[in-house]
Amino acid sequence: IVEARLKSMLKEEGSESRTAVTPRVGIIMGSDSDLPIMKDAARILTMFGVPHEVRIVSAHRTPEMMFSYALSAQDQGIQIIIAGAGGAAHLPGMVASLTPLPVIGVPVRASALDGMDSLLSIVQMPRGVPVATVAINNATNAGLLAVRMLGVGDADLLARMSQYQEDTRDDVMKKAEKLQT
Ligand code: RP5
Repeated sequence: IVEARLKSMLKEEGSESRTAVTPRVGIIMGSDSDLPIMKDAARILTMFGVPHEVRIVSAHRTPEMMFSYALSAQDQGIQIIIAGAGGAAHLPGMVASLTPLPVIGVPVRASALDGMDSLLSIVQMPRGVPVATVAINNATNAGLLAVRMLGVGDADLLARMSQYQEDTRDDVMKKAEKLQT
């Protein structure tokens, strides 16, 4: 059921959960309830043409699956993992402890504590086990950060990122001009 929901939500977004080519980025999350937020990361990767996969992997409900995903990611060709979770958000940190790959953490607002619990759970990592943490619910920035990281070894991708920045700037300028007229 979760897999079907995942597929249909991603289809709406134009992002498939699995790609024919080897995924370079793994987007994982603790629950399908994180998907409305986490699909923004998939949307960015699709926009930049970065092959990716989307999976539900819970640190608490499916710990064995988390271990096996994190331990095998590098061999599967994954280069970056984006991990989103809410509440006691242990997924990104645990995954970072199991893989040498860079992990980007997305704190999802999922409880009465408004996401502060998720943010602190993800950002307060012990020395030696880094997780690059983005703002609460900001999976868009997780996708963009992954593109920038991959861009270090991929000139085409970096050029597309520069274009994206230019487009963003033009967009803001247009809005500002509109306000003045
Ligand atoms: C976390 O618990 C998940 O990442 C999610 O953000 C939160 C709530 O999960 P559900 O109870 O909605 O499945 O593990």
